[in-house]
Formats: sequence, structure tokens, C-alpha cells
Amino acid sequence: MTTPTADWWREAVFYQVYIRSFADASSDGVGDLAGIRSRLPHLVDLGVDALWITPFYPSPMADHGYDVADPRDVEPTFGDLSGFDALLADAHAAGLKVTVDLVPNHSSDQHVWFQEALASAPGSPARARYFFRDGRGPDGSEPPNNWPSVFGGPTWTRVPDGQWYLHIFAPEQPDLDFANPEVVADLEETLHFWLRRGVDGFRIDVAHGMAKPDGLPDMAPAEDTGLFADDGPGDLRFDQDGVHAVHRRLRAVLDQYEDRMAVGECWVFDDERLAAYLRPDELHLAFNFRLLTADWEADSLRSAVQHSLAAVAPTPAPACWVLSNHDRPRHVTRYGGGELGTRRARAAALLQLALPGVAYVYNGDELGMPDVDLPDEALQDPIWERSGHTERGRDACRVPVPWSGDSPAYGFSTTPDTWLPMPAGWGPLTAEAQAADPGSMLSLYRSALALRRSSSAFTGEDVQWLPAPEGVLAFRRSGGLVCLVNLSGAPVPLPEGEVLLASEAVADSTLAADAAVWLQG
Ligand code: TEU
Repeated sequence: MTTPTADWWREAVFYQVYIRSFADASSDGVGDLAGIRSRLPHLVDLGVDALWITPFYPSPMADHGYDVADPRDVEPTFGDLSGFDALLADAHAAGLKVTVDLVPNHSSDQHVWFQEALASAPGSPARARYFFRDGRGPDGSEPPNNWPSVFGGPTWTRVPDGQWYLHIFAPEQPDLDFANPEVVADLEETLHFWLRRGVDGFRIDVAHGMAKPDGLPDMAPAEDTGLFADDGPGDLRFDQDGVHAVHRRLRAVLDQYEDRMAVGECWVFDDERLAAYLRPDELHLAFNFRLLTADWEADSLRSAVQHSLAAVAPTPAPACWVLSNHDRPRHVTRYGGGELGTRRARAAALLQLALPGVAYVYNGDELGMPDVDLPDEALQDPIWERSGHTERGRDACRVPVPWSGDSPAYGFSTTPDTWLPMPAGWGPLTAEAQAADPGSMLSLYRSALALRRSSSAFTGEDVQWLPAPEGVLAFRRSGGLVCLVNLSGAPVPLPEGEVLLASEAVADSTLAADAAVWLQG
């Protein structure tokens, strides 16, 4: 019997590889599994413990891999199963755990099941794996309910025989019905497939989806704004109580193997409701998105930390911190961009990595990558089309990672014609340039991760808030680490203690504005 603290993931730093944008070994301008394999030394030098690889399964790419046509194979653009096995073997040999994305909530419209459903009659078992319903209105020409799609437009698309099917995301991503035992059984088979190959765990896409309320009732628009709830009470698309039965089934499969884990993408902001996903027989971890959605402002960040800790307190899970991912603007940009954004991102890295629990680093965070202003014609995210060109979507945070050299594709690929264009002027941002500069973001991350791994100051699951000047976050871990983040806009005095690491040079015992420091208290 292992004790909870023996679990490898409890304090791990995970690195999110957005596969299309990490490294391209096949020279087609799109990242791939062989590219990841070739860049494992970067991850070892960085000092992360584990990878999360975004979906690499056969997909028509209507949502860049989150529309899965076959969850138990590899998309040729990304490689093949033997290439995956080779990557897994190399990563394990290098001491890195490997977790993969699981996309249970929906399939691609090209999945054999959906094709079968389209070819079958209303009321058939093939349609019962999805949500096919008759429309409303005299001739059924209105959607079955009023739910909006996350990507814009209605959640319903009509098929030629007059029925409609539900898709919370793009029309190419029909939602599966988890009340159907066949759907759950197939998901279990997918888990076994990858677990038997040796993966160490899963990131579960839309882990707060996978259950819809009986009868699919209309959502009520808010009285004051007339708008629908978007994640939270009243949003009937997500966080329905029935979802927990699915998580219990998933966990029962994981528990048949040793040392495996799952982290859920749960956009749930109520602490108690989030805690429900972390009961002992459900998920091991749930992303807490409060840090990712907090402003660069002391009260907002403090509250993000407090809520994240409060959510996990009644559960066996540690907190799980995220600053950026492939769905939201990168934090350098969120914090103001340019030098200011970068300076704040350096401080934020020390905040994130000082907190107890798990940290997820998104590829390029360690280089301080900003969002990129892409021209209209380069945009690929389905949100851009679905919103009638009113929302630009998520491409800006998905631009390929620059590795070396002075011009596109900066070592990401041999072709400059990458799937999203890389801007000019990124020479100084490359991993190669930053590795040679002790003052770079990459050097800061390397030092921080090395300290986090080797120093006993980073032990303890609690955060003790320390008295601090207005606008300054100060806390201590029970192992002795003290972390200060200065959001006051002016320099502040440093408390006693040996400086372990600082995001800006510490002089005259003061900490500059928008800087953070780690002290051995
Ligand atoms: O994102 C899920 C997602 O977009 C929602 O949870 C949404 O952000 C939230 O409800 C706020 O409204 C995942 C993937 O990360 C994303 O890349 C995919 O496009 C999406 O699922 C569909 O698979």
C-alpha cells in the first residue's frame, strides 16, 4: 500500500506539449511525435517531471485534434503507434512521465459511430450513442433547445432526415451520450489501450461535460443581462451531477494499474463543486483555473490562491496551478505584454512554482512567449468562422515554439511555412539564445525547477500568509520557503532570510515592483 505522499504526481511539474506547435521532425510545418522525441533533452534540462501531450489521434482537425475520429490510433501527420512507443520509451528512460489527452465528451463527425448514426434511422441504437432529437416548432425546424455552442452559434445541427444532433463545441464534434453503457465501455477500452502501452496518466478534456440533464431543458438567460450563464450555476451544458458516475468508472480503470493518474479540465469555479471531482474515487487532480483567470493585482491573485487551496482542502488532492494553456491568451500578454508583461511573467513563474502541489507549464512559458497578432488569413481556430469573424479565437497562443536561429521557423521545422506563421524578430526568444543568457526566462525556469526539486524548503501542503505591505503577497511553506510577490507598484523592503532566487536583481534589501523573490526563511 503506498502512502499518498509517495504518488509521483503530487508535487510534479507537468509540461504541456501542444503537439502541433512544439517540434516538427517531418518538415511539413506541423509538430509531431518524433519532434517531441528529439526535444526531450530540452525538457530534462528544464527540469520538469512529466509531459501532457495534446491529442495526436486520427482527426480531420476541425478543432486541431480535439475532434477525434479514432481514439486508439495515431494521426499520420503526427506519426504512428510505433513512433509513440518510441517516444514513451525514450521519455521513461530520461526519467519523464508521459500523460496523454483523453477527449471523452465528443467524437469527430468522421468517427465510425457518427457516420453509422447518420446512416441510421431516428430512434436507432446507432443514434442513441449521441444526442439526436426532433426539433421544435410545427415542422421541427427549430433546434430542440436554446443552448449556445462554446464556439458560437447553436449547439444543434440538423441532418437531412430532419432530426438534430447536439454539439457543445463545433458541429464536427458531436457530443456522446454517457447514459449509454456502450459509450462508457468504449471509453474504458481506450483507457486500457493507452495504459497497457505504458502511459502514466491522462488529461481529461471537458471533464465537467459528459453528462446532460434529463430532457435537455432550455437554459434561462440571466434577468439582468439577457445572457446565458457560461460555466457556473445555470449553465446546463456543464457540471451536471451525473458526470461523477463517469469519473468513478474512469478511476476504477486507472486503479487497475500502478502509479497512474488523471487530471481533469474542469471549468468549475465553485470550490465545493470542484472538490466533488476530487473525491477519493474520482480524479487525482483538477486544474484550478483561478490563477489563469486572475488579473495582475494582489487581491485577485491572493483570492485565486486561497480559493484553489480551499477547493482541495477537503479532498485527497493537492492544488494544481496553471498560468497558461492552449485555450487562453498567454500570461506575458495578459499581464500587459512587452517588457512589462515579461517582467510580471517572471514573477508569476516564481509564484506558481512556490505554491504547494502540482504546476503545469505550457510549452513556451519557459521562454516567455507572448501571444502573436496573426493576420486574418492565417487564423485557423473554428471560433473565428463560427463567431462570424467577431472573435479571433485561440491561435495567438498556439504559434510554434522557437528553438534556434534568427528567422522562421527558428528550428521548429525545416520549412518556414509553419501551420501558423512565426513572426520576424524572435531570435532572442529562442531556447538556444536564452540558454546562453543567465538573465533569461529559460534560465530563471531552470533555476526555479532545480531548487524546487532539491530544496527541502518546498515541503508542506499549507500556505501561511505573512504580514506584508499593501499590494504585496507574502507566504511561507512549512518547509521554510518564503515567497514574496510585489504588486504594489513601488519597491518594498525584503524580509530577513537568504535569497534563493529572484525574478529581478535584488539590491539594497529591496524588492522591485512587479518582481518576486524566494527566501529561505
Ligand atoms: O476546452 C474546453 C473548453 O473550451 C471549455 O471548457 C470552455 O473553455 C469553458 O467551458 C469556458 O466556456 C477543451 C480543449 O482544451 C479545447 O482546446 C477544445 O477546443 C475543447 O475542449 C473541445 O474539445
